[in-house]
Amino acid sequence: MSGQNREPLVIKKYSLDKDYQVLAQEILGLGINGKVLACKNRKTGQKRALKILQDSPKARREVEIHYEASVCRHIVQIVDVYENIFRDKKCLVIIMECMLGGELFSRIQDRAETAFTEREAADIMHDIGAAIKFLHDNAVAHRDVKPENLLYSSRANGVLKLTDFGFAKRVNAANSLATPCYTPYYVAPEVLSHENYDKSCDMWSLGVIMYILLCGFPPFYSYRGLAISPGMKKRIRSGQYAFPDPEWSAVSDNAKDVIRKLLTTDPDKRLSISEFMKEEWVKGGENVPQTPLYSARVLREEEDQWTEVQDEMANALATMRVDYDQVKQIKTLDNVNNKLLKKRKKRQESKE
Ligand code: I85
Repeated sequence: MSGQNREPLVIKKYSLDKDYQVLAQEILGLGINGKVLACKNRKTGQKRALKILQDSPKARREVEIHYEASVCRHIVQIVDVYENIFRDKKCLVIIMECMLGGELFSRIQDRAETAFTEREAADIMHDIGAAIKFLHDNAVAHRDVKPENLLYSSRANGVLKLTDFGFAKRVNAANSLATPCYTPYYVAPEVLSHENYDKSCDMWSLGVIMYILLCGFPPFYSYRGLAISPGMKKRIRSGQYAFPDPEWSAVSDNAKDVIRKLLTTDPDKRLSISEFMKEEWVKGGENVPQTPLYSARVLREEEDQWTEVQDEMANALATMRVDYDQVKQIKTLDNVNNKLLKKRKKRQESKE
């Protein structure tokens, strides 16, 4: 990744136990590929978060991309990486700054005394946008931007940061041309624009998070308590959602407009991160009214449904990652076929 300089990642091969005391009883979270625990630096006494991954090319990719992104203020910092043996298996252990403020929406839910306002929502969207902008500018798509991956650094005045690079992907066009499927001479514009599919996944996430911030419930949900139902998939695909009263009646038209542009079903037509950051609403300050929102109250009243909301978003993202990969495959196939067609035409022409 270009931009700010950072020392190249050196993976430590000695036991992490030498540098850190693992607080095994303090589980901070369960990721898909690993547990997140608290630990303490033996020298400085500083608390850190630790994530264990079984070594694999995929795990190496996560570590590498996350480390390079750690220079961004709105991305959780990697402090150290170890390669250690655990239960006879080679593992990678990521030591991160410990985000003591917890998850974004728990924080909003706890807001009781003073109302959570539209302007504060805009500030939060600006911070998440800054993390995505940094990644997209550096040809990385996160592909798993969801509420539980957005954490505050501390309880008071903490910085909001994005974590978990388990699904992150390099989307460099130069990279995709390295695949022997086609030569650069023939590459079609739609092949070069494939990188936008992975990036547009993050933009859809921004839309869903912005919607929840402003009202406390998600734009798409399944009715029967299934993580993702056929009906919900249909609504996502066809972009069926509403801005119901009373939660949305006082929300500005500018905010609704940004959401519409983010939740556009056609990924090619969806807002890009640069366009998003240029929106007046996202710039915040005087551009956004300080309207009190229903979000905190709705999040509190519907707390029981929150795990469902999280499952639904995780599932929708998983579906999207697979769907976009398939679209890309089909488009690439078209392109390969066209290339063969061209060759055949050429041969026929020379025969004539
Ligand atoms: N600190 N997705 C949900 C956590 N500091 N958390 C998750 N993937 C990760 C957990 C499951 C995110 O890569 C995750 C990852 C990394 C972290 C992480 C990183 C740094 C934390 C899976 C906390 C924390 C610490 C102290 C207190 C509190 C939370 O989670 C709380 F306020 F909640 F009490």
